[in-house]
Amino acid sequence: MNTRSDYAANHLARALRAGSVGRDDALCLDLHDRGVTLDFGTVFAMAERYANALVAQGVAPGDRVMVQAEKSVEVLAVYLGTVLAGAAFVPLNTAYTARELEHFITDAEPALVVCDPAGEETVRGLATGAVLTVAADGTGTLAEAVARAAEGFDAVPRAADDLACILYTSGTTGRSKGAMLTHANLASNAETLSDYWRFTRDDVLIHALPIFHAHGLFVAANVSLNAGNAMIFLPKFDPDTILSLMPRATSMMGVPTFYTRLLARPGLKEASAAMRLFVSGSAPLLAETHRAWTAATGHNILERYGMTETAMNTSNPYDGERRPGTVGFALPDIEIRVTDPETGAALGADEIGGIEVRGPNVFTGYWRMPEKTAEEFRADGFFITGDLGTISEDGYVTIVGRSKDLIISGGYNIYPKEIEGLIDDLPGVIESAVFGVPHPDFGEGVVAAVVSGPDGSVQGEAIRAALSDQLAKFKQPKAVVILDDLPRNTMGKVQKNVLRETYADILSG
Ligand code: MCA
Ligand code: AMP
Repeated sequence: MNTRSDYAANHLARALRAGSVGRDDALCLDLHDRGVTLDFGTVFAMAERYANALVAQGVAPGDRVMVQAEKSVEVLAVYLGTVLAGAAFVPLNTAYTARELEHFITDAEPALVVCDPAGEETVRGLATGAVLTVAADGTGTLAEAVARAAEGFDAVPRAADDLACILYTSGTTGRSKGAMLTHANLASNAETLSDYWRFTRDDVLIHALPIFHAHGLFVAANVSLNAGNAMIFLPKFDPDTILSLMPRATSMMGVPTFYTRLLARPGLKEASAAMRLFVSGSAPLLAETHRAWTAATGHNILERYGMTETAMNTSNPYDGERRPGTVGFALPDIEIRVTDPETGAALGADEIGGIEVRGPNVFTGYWRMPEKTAEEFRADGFFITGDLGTISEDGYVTIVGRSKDLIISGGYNIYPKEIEGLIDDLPGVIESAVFGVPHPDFGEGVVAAVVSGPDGSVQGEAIRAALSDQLAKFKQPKAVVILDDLPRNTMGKVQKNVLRETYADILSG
C-alpha cells in the first residue's frame, strides 16, 4: 500500500489527506448501515486503487468523470480517485431523469460515467465514453474494474487553477450550467472551514447529506478529511437514526429541513447533550427555527452561506454571537460587498443590495459558457451572487431575498424557467408561471399557475402527470392552479409576487 501524504501544494488531494497523515489506523468512515468501519489508510488505499481503475478505463488528466449513483463509500472513492488522477469529478443528483441526464452528458462529454445499474441502459445510449455501474451496496462493474486495478497511485501533478470538479447548477435560462471549481478553490475552502469551525481529529461528524452537491461533498466531507475526523456516513437523512447516533457524535451539518424534522422528535435534548456543533446552510434557516433549537437543546445552530459557484462565503462565528436570521461574517480571505444591482456601486451598512463575493473560493467560470461567465463577474473580479442582502455595521451578512428567480426547496435549487418551458410545450397550455410558496417541511415548495386555451381542456393532474418523467421529483409542482390570465404589471411582466401572495397558504394546509 502506498498511501501518499507528499502531494504537491495546492493539490486538492493534499488538503484532503492533511488531517490523517501518519494516522492510517484512525477511524475515517463509520458505514453505519453496512455495520463496517474504515480507517484512513484503507480509504486512501481504496482511492489509489480507484485512480488506477479510472486510468485503465481511459480517464486522462483534465477528463471528466461523471457519477449519478446512490451515496456510498464507493462513490466517495471515485471522487478521491478522480482527484488523484487529475481529472474533474462531476456528480449528479440521483433524482435527475433521462431527459435531464442527456444535457449533462452532452455538455460535459465525460470520459467515464459511473451510474446505478438500473440506469445503465439509458446512460449507454447517451454516453460516448466508458460506463461503469455501482449499486447502493457497492456491487456492479465498477467493483469488478477496481478488483482488476493495481494498488498505489502517485497523484497526477496539478496547478492551483486546474479543474478539480464541475458542479451543475440550474440557470435562469433554464439550461443547467457547469460551475468549474479548481483545486485551489476547494482546498482553500476546506482548510478555512475546518479551522473556523474548530474541527479536530477528535470530531465525529454525522454525515446524512447527499454527496452530489457542495454541502455534502465540499463542506461536510472535505472538511472532515482535511481535519482528519471520523464521519458517520449515512445513505440518507433519517431523524430517528440520527437521534440514536448523536450520543457518539460531536457535530452535524444539515439543511434547515433536517433541523425542523429533528425538532418534531422526542428525545432530542438528551440525544444532543454532548454534541459540539450544529451547522445549517443551503437555504434560509428561519430565526424561529434557530430559537426553537436553542430552547430545545441548549445549542445555537451555526448558520453559514455558500453557493455551488463559490463554496462557502460567510459563517456565523464559532465563538461569539450566532445571530439568528443572519449568515454571519465573510470568511477569512474572502471579501463580501453589497452593491446597487443596477450601477454596481458599493452600498453602506444595512442598505439592501446585491451580494458580491471575491476570494480564493470563487470558481473560474461556467463550463463552455464564457459569455455567461463574463455577465456574472464585475471587472474587479467580484462574482455577482444573485442574492440580495445587507451587511450590518458590525459585519453580519443577512440575506433578504434573491434577484434571481430561484426556488429553494429542502435545500435543492429549482429554476422556474425550466419547468415553465416544459409546461408551455404541453397541448392546450397558453402560458405558465412557476413560483415558490412557504412549505412546512421543505421551506419553499413549487407551485405552477397555468393558463389554459379557450377550450379549457387543461387539468392540473394531467400537467403533473406529464411532468413526472421529465423532471426530478423535487422540481415537480406540488400544486397546479389553472387561471384565465396571469397577473401582469403595466410593463406586461408577470407579477410572481402577486401569485406568491395569493397562493401563500396552498401548501401549508
Ligand atoms: C424530496 N422531495 C422533495 C425534496 N426532497 N420535494 C421538494 N424538495 C425537496 N428537497 C419529494 C420526494 O420525492 C417525495 O415525493 C416527497 O417530496 C417527500 O419526500 P421525503 O421522503 O420526505 O424526502 P426525503 O427523502 O426525506 O428528503 C428530504 C431531504 C432531502 C432529506 C430534505 O431533500 C435532502 O437531503 N435535501 C438536502 C439537499 C442538499 O444537500 N442541498 C445542498 C445543495 P413523493 O411523495 O411524491 O414521492 S448545495 C447548496 O445549496 C449550497 C452550496 C450550500 O450553501 O450548501
Ligand atoms: P446552490 O446553487 O445550490 O449552490 O445554492 C446557492 C444558493 O442557496 C445561494 O445563492 C442562496 O440563495 C442559497 N443559500 C445558501 N445558504 C443559505 C443560507 N444560509 N441562507 C439563505 N440562503 C442560502
